[in-house]
Amino acid sequence: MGILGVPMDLGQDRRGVDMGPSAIRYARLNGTLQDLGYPVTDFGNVQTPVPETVEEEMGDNVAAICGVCEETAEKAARMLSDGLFPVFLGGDHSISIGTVSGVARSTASAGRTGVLWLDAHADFNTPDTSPSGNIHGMPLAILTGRGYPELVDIGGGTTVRGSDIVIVGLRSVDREERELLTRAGVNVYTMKDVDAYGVASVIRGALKNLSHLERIHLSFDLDVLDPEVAPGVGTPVRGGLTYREAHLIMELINEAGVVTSLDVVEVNPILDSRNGTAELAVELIGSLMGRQIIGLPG
Ligand SMILES: [Mn+2]
Repeated sequence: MGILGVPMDLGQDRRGVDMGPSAIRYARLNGTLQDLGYPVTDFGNVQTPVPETVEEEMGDNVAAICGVCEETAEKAARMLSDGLFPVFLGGDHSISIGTVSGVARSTASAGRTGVLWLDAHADFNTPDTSPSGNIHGMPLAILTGRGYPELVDIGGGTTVRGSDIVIVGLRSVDREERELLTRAGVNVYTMKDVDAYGVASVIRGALKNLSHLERIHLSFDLDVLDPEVAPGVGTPVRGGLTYREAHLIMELINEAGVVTSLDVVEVNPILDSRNGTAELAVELIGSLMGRQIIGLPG
């Protein structure tokens, strides 16, 4: 596996997610993966400007995010073509403009890449629809070709089809964003679906929606969990996944054996309690990578 940190907090207003990669590493990510039998190469962090210097160095946040995501996309494509399973550590969710563009480009000749987006939010706003203007609320729209052209063009302009995307855990969506989502044909499972049909049935449905694809990128925003179990996130929304529902999602995805790359984003140590959210993230990555309650992995 290859680990790459992207300590970017330029996609939103709350400081702290730039410390996410450190917090997740400190929670023994590498050791946990090695204990499961995986060789691990840590490629360190993509160099990321801090908000205090962005204006003088790059002009604005869009230009700064563009630079970071372009480099992330290049590294992501290289990790996949070197045969590694890439694990990207955010950072806010705008890093996924780079990670997904990179892995999708890398496989351009070998079929399409689908995206499984675990998130309380749809992240499908455009500059025209976004109430806040924050770019971490736009990455999925950008990945489908909507929004700032310089961000859409990252990774050689590789885009993902709306119908190749599934969002699970949604419970906060803006009005115009909802219309865009529907028009784009994105598959959505809200928390209402999780409550009504159970998380196992939802995940089976989500994986079925993506079963025609060559590769699946899992983009895991910690705010999909309920804030009571994952308080260290920038934009918490009540009514999220429980501890066991989140583990079951990871366990079922592991059984399916279809995910080929992973983001872990929006961990905010400043808002966290004793690094508990980063520790939970590492536990869940362990389940995704095959840790079992009984029996050995593989
Ligand atoms: Mn998100």
